[in-house]
Order: sequence, then structure tokens, then C-alpha cells
Amino acid sequence: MIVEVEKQRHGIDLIKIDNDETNIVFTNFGARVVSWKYHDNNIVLGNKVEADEFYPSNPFHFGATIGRYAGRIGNASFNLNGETYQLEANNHLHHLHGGSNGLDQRLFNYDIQDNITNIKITFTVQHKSMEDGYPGDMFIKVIHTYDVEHRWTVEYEAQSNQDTLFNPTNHVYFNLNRDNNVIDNHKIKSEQLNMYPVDSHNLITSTSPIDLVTIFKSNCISFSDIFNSDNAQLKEQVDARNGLDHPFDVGNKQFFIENDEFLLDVTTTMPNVVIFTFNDTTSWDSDFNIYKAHSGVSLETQFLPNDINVYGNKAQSILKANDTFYAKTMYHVAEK
Ligand code: G6D
Repeated sequence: MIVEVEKQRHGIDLIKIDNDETNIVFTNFGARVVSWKYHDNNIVLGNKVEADEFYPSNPFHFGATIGRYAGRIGNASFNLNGETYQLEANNHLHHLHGGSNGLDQRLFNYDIQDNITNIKITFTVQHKSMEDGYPGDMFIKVIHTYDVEHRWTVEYEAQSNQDTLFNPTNHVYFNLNRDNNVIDNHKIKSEQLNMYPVDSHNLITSTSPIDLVTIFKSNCISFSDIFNSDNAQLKEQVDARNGLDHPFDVGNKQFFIENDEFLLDVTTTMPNVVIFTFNDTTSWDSDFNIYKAHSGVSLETQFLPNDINVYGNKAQSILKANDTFYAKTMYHVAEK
């Protein structure tokens, strides 16, 4: 495996890893994945040529680390230990993806370890208490590892000096098609595919999910079948937003995305995954916007969005002072 660093403007570095059949590129801007290729086929959405211009203005968080909190916090406010915290309302009345000063917008420090069977990049950053509305000074590590078997692993380690919320994810969008045509032909497979219904602002409306395996009598379902389903509850959810933008419970914390040529295996320690099929790309007014609806699918492994307002002090995203947070997600791609 070969690793090299390319410097672009504004302190943005590309860290390029070559592993023969595959290569992958990360950047210190948002500790993000910029490109992942199997031979000539781009399997994720991104731009490594003009990364320094593309990413600071990318409203769809391509490949970025999201934090402190992935997804929405309803009414941009939460209560913790009897104290109410008001966050930036950057999505209607709600707070989304840690706000405009979230981890995706931060330049991380980094260190590269070139091991025999993998290359490990440890990105670090500090978040000061209240600079983004959340309590607690945090020290956050995002570790991206790429190994000889073409497996990308992302690990998160973090501590806070006060009780706080922490719900990180990576906002990578996949497209396994060689011609980059829409992902409607991709299938999702898992022992369980339970989808939480959401309201018009994409906040969950019920903790009783819709069981897709029962509806489709299969645990391997194409996105086009989901988009065209006659099931009344599913149809109402899909039609209202031209696709999926929903949290799921998957079976055994593992699921697969596939087309005829590639199989992506995703394994995580996190309990949920938000599946977003890039339903409306028109709001991004930029020459960089070459995307149409369903150009990719993001697979955001995380705790249930808005859990703090749904479950209160039982929310899994609560990180206690001086405890160590740890989570890991692995993506393995193979040709069929
Ligand atoms: C997330 O759930 C959200 C979407 O609604 C948002 O548009 C996207 O990130 C950028 O997946």
C-alpha cells in the first residue's frame, strides 16, 4: 500500500492511499472521505481535484464526519441534567448535523501510521464548551483505517469534561454503478429492515418502525421497489420526500448494499442507520452541483436522531463527563 499527501489551499490536505485494485482519499477538512475507487469506478460521491473549493461550500456533507450530533434535534433544544440548551436552528426550527460550526467544517490535525497490512490516519480536534451550543469541552479522535482487503474502518473516540451529547457519523454517499446512474437499482439486505416513520421535517413520529422485511417478504429489497411500493404507510413516507430520509434498525448491526457488480458490507457498533437517498439536489446552486435526485445513498450509522427529546435521560447519545465514547463502522467492498 502506498500513501501520499497532497496539499491544496486553505490548509486542506488530501491523504491518498493506493491499494492496487482500489484507492481511497481522505482529507483533514471534516476528517472526511473524498474518493473511493474500485479500478476506475467511483463508489462514493466526492471531488478530489478541487477539494479545497468543493467541500467548504458543499451543503450535503459529502463524506464528512458529522458531530457533535448527527441528524436533527427537534426545536433545536434539549434538556440535560435539568438544564435547557438552545442550539442553532439551521434546518427549519430544528438543529441538523451539529450546526454550521459542526465537525464537518473543522480542520483536524492528523497523524499517519503506515503499517504492514493497513494505513491508519488519526484525526484529532477539540470542541470547546458552548462554541456550538453544547456543554463540555471535548477532545475527539476520528480514526480512518484502510486495509489490504479493501476495508475502510472509521472509529470515533471522544471525551468531554461535562455531561454532553455525542452522536457522530460519517455522511458518505455510495453509488456502486459504473455509469454513476441513480441508485434505484441497488438492493439493501439485512436480517431486519425496520424503518422509523418521520414527519414533514424528518423527525421521527413513532418509536414503532415499519417492518420492510414483512412488507416485501424478503430481506433483500431494491430501492426502486421501496420507492414504488403500494403499502400505504410506506408510500406516504416515500412520496412525501421523493425517497428515503429515515432512521432504520438493521439486523445484527450489519447490512449490505449491492448492485450486479459490487457488494458493500457495512458492520457497525452503532444501533441505527439513517438512510438518505439524496432526494432533492436542487437547493445547491453551484457549478459543482452535477447531481440529480438519487445520485447516491448515504448510510449514516448513529444513535436514533433526536433521541434526547424522545427518550430523555435514557438517550443513548448522552456522554457522561470523563467517560470515553467509542464507536466503529466498517465498510468492505468486493467485486461480485
Ligand atoms: C441527512 O437527514 C438528513 C437530510 O435530511 C439532509 O438533507 C442530509 O443529511 C444532508 O441525511
